[in-house]
Amino acid sequence: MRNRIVVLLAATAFCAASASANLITNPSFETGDFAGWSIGGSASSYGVDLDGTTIAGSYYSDSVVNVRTGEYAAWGLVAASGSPPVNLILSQSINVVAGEAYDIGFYLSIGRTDGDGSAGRTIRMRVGGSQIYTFDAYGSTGDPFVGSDPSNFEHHYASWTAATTGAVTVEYDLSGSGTAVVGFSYDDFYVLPGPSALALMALAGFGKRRRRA
Ligand SMILES: [Ca+2]
Repeated sequence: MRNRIVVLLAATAFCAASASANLITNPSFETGDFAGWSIGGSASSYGVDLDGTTIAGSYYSDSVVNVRTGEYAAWGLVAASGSPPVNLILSQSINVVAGEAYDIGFYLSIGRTDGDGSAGRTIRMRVGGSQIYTFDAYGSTGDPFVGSDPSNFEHHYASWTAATTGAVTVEYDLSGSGTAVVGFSYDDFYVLPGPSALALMALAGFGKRRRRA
Protein backbone atom coordinates (compact mmCIF):
# COMPACT_ATOMS: atom_id res chain seq x y z
CA MET A 1 0.00 0.00 0.00
CA ARG A 2 2.83 2.37 0.86
CA ASN A 3 4.39 1.74 -2.54
CA ARG A 4 1.10 2.50 -4.19
CA ILE A 5 1.02 5.86 -2.46
CA VAL A 6 4.61 6.53 -3.52
CA VAL A 7 3.70 5.73 -7.12
CA LEU A 8 0.67 7.99 -6.93
CA LEU A 9 2.68 10.85 -5.43
CA ALA A 10 5.43 10.44 -8.01
CA ALA A 11 2.93 10.37 -10.87
CA THR A 12 1.07 13.37 -9.47
CA ALA A 13 4.27 15.37 -9.03
CA PHE A 14 5.38 14.41 -12.53
CA CYS A 15 2.07 15.44 -14.10
CA ALA A 16 2.03 18.69 -12.15
CA ALA A 17 5.55 19.49 -13.35
CA SER A 18 4.56 18.74 -16.96
CA ALA A 19 1.37 20.75 -16.74
CA SER A 20 3.17 23.85 -15.47
CA ALA A 21 6.01 23.68 -17.96
CA ASN A 22 4.41 25.33 -20.99
CA LEU A 23 7.20 27.27 -22.74
CA ILE A 24 4.73 29.50 -24.57
CA THR A 25 4.10 32.95 -23.08
CA ASN A 26 0.48 34.08 -22.95
CA PRO A 27 -0.62 30.77 -24.53
CA SER A 28 -4.35 31.37 -24.03
CA PHE A 29 -4.30 35.13 -24.78
CA GLU A 30 -5.63 35.96 -21.33
CA THR A 31 -3.75 39.27 -21.38
CA GLY A 32 -6.43 40.29 -23.92
CA ASP A 33 -3.80 40.89 -26.59
CA PHE A 34 -0.84 39.32 -28.40
CA ALA A 35 1.66 40.04 -25.60
CA GLY A 36 4.61 37.68 -25.99
CA TRP A 37 3.77 36.83 -29.59
CA SER A 38 5.22 37.92 -32.92
CA ILE A 39 2.78 38.16 -35.81
CA GLY A 40 3.51 37.45 -39.46
CA GLY A 41 1.80 36.18 -42.56
CA SER A 42 -0.38 37.99 -45.07
CA ALA A 43 -3.53 38.32 -42.96
CA SER A 44 -4.58 41.94 -42.45
CA SER A 45 -7.49 41.20 -40.12
CA TYR A 46 -6.78 39.43 -36.82
CA GLY A 47 -6.97 40.08 -33.10
CA VAL A 48 -7.61 38.88 -29.57
CA ASP A 49 -11.12 39.27 -28.25
CA LEU A 50 -13.69 38.04 -25.79
CA ASP A 51 -15.89 35.03 -26.44
CA GLY A 52 -18.75 35.84 -28.80
CA THR A 53 -17.20 38.95 -30.36
CA THR A 54 -18.34 39.34 -33.96
CA ILE A 55 -15.67 38.74 -36.62
CA ALA A 56 -16.55 41.18 -39.39
CA GLY A 57 -15.65 40.32 -42.97
CA SER A 58 -15.91 36.54 -42.68
CA TYR A 59 -17.57 34.51 -45.42
CA TYR A 60 -19.91 33.31 -42.69
CA SER A 61 -21.90 36.29 -41.45
CA ASP A 62 -22.50 34.68 -38.04
CA SER A 63 -18.75 34.35 -37.34
CA VAL A 64 -17.71 35.05 -33.76
CA VAL A 65 -14.65 34.56 -31.59
CA ASN A 66 -14.87 31.18 -29.88
CA VAL A 67 -12.94 30.70 -26.62
CA ARG A 68 -11.77 27.29 -25.46
CA THR A 69 -10.42 28.27 -22.02
CA GLY A 70 -10.38 31.53 -20.08
CA GLU A 71 -11.96 34.70 -21.43
CA TYR A 72 -10.08 35.38 -24.65
CA ALA A 73 -8.92 33.70 -27.85
CA ALA A 74 -6.97 34.86 -30.88
CA TRP A 75 -8.73 35.04 -34.22
CA GLY A 76 -7.84 35.65 -37.85
CA LEU A 77 -9.48 35.95 -41.25
CA VAL A 78 -7.68 33.49 -43.53
CA ALA A 79 -8.13 31.98 -46.99
CA ALA A 80 -5.75 29.23 -48.04
CA SER A 81 -6.78 29.30 -51.73
CA GLY A 82 -7.13 33.05 -51.96
CA SER A 83 -5.23 35.00 -54.55
CA PRO A 84 -2.87 35.63 -52.88
CA PRO A 85 -3.38 33.13 -50.04
CA VAL A 86 -4.10 34.66 -46.64
CA ASN A 87 -2.38 33.23 -43.58
CA LEU A 88 -1.58 34.25 -40.01
CA ILE A 89 1.74 33.24 -38.48
CA LEU A 90 2.04 33.36 -34.70
CA SER A 91 5.53 32.77 -33.36
CA GLN A 92 7.65 32.91 -30.21
CA SER A 93 11.25 32.28 -29.28
CA ILE A 94 11.64 29.48 -26.75
CA ASN A 95 14.61 27.90 -25.02
CA VAL A 96 15.08 24.17 -25.53
CA VAL A 97 17.49 21.50 -24.34
CA ALA A 98 19.32 19.12 -26.69
CA GLY A 99 17.91 15.61 -26.62
CA GLU A 100 14.67 16.70 -24.95
CA ALA A 101 11.35 15.84 -26.62
CA TYR A 102 8.61 18.46 -26.82
CA ASP A 103 4.89 18.26 -27.47
CA ILE A 104 3.82 21.23 -29.60
CA GLY A 105 0.26 22.13 -30.47
CA PHE A 106 -2.82 24.35 -30.26
CA TYR A 107 -6.59 24.32 -30.83
CA LEU A 108 -8.67 25.93 -33.59
CA SER A 109 -12.35 26.57 -34.14
CA ILE A 110 -14.60 28.16 -36.71
CA GLY A 111 -16.74 30.14 -34.31
CA ARG A 112 -20.33 30.46 -35.53
CA THR A 113 -23.48 31.25 -33.60
CA ASP A 114 -26.17 30.11 -36.04
CA GLY A 115 -24.93 28.09 -38.93
CA ASP A 116 -23.09 24.95 -39.77
CA GLY A 117 -20.98 24.64 -42.88
CA SER A 118 -17.54 23.59 -43.89
CA ALA A 119 -14.08 25.01 -44.30
CA GLY A 120 -10.59 23.80 -44.98
CA ARG A 121 -7.72 23.91 -42.55
CA THR A 122 -4.22 24.47 -43.84
CA ILE A 123 -1.81 24.30 -40.92
CA ARG A 124 1.97 24.28 -40.67
CA MET A 125 4.12 24.23 -37.56
CA ARG A 126 7.84 24.97 -37.74
CA VAL A 127 10.64 24.95 -35.21
CA GLY A 128 13.89 26.67 -36.07
CA GLY A 129 12.61 27.00 -39.66
CA SER A 130 12.07 23.24 -40.07
CA GLN A 131 8.55 22.02 -40.74
CA ILE A 132 7.39 19.57 -38.07
CA TYR A 133 3.67 19.44 -38.88
CA THR A 134 1.57 19.66 -42.04
CA PHE A 135 -2.19 19.47 -42.13
CA ASP A 136 -4.35 20.01 -45.22
CA ALA A 137 -7.99 19.01 -45.13
CA TYR A 138 -11.28 20.33 -46.32
CA GLY A 139 -14.19 20.08 -43.91
CA SER A 140 -17.74 18.94 -44.35
CA THR A 141 -21.06 20.05 -42.94
CA GLY A 142 -21.40 18.96 -39.35
CA ASP A 143 -17.73 19.25 -38.47
CA PRO A 144 -17.36 19.37 -34.67
CA PHE A 145 -14.96 22.33 -34.75
CA VAL A 146 -17.68 24.59 -36.21
CA GLY A 147 -19.72 26.28 -33.49
CA SER A 148 -19.53 28.63 -30.54
CA ASP A 149 -19.02 26.17 -27.69
CA PRO A 150 -15.68 25.47 -25.94
CA SER A 151 -16.02 21.90 -27.20
CA ASN A 152 -16.05 23.11 -30.83
CA PHE A 153 -12.27 23.02 -31.23
CA GLU A 154 -9.89 20.87 -33.24
CA HIS A 155 -6.57 19.84 -31.71
CA HIS A 156 -3.41 20.05 -33.84
CA TYR A 157 -0.21 18.69 -32.36
CA ALA A 158 3.16 17.17 -33.06
CA SER A 159 6.22 15.93 -31.23
CA TRP A 160 9.70 17.34 -31.81
CA THR A 161 13.12 16.61 -30.33
CA ALA A 162 15.72 19.35 -29.94
CA ALA A 163 19.09 18.67 -31.57
CA THR A 164 20.84 21.57 -29.85
CA THR A 165 20.42 23.58 -26.66
CA GLY A 166 19.37 27.22 -26.92
CA ALA A 167 16.76 29.55 -28.33
CA VAL A 168 14.64 28.51 -31.31
CA THR A 169 11.60 30.07 -32.92
CA VAL A 170 8.39 28.07 -32.93
CA GLU A 171 5.96 29.16 -35.66
CA TYR A 172 2.27 28.33 -36.00
CA ASP A 173 1.35 29.03 -39.63
CA LEU A 174 -2.44 29.23 -39.70
CA SER A 175 -4.66 29.24 -42.76
CA GLY A 176 -7.74 27.54 -44.08
CA SER A 177 -11.01 28.02 -45.96
CA GLY A 178 -10.95 28.21 -49.76
CA THR A 179 -10.95 31.39 -51.81
CA ALA A 180 -13.05 33.41 -49.33
CA VAL A 181 -11.74 34.51 -45.95
CA VAL A 182 -13.28 32.73 -42.95
CA GLY A 183 -12.88 33.73 -39.31
CA PHE A 184 -10.98 31.15 -37.26
CA SER A 185 -10.42 31.20 -33.51
CA TYR A 186 -7.20 29.92 -31.92
CA ASP A 187 -6.57 29.13 -28.27
CA ASP A 188 -4.35 27.17 -25.87
CA PHE A 189 -1.03 27.02 -27.68
CA TYR A 190 1.68 24.97 -26.02
CA VAL A 191 5.20 23.65 -26.12
CA LEU A 192 5.58 21.11 -23.34
CA PRO A 193 8.78 19.26 -22.50
CA GLY A 194 8.08 15.56 -22.87
CA PRO A 195 8.90 13.02 -20.20
CA SER A 196 12.65 12.61 -19.88
CA ALA A 197 14.12 9.11 -20.08
CA LEU A 198 15.07 9.37 -16.40
CA ALA A 199 11.53 10.16 -15.32
CA LEU A 200 10.13 7.28 -17.39
CA MET A 201 12.64 4.85 -15.89
CA ALA A 202 11.75 6.02 -12.38
CA LEU A 203 8.04 5.51 -13.04
CA ALA A 204 8.71 2.06 -14.54
CA GLY A 205 10.69 1.13 -11.42
CA PHE A 206 7.88 2.24 -9.13
CA GLY A 207 5.45 0.21 -11.24
CA LYS A 208 7.41 -3.02 -10.71
CA ARG A 209 7.47 -2.51 -6.96
CA ARG A 210 3.75 -1.88 -6.96
CA ARG A 211 3.05 -5.19 -8.70
CA ARG A 212 5.05 -7.12 -6.07
CA ALA A 213 3.28 -5.44 -3.18
CA1 LIG B 1 -8.08 31.65 -23.92
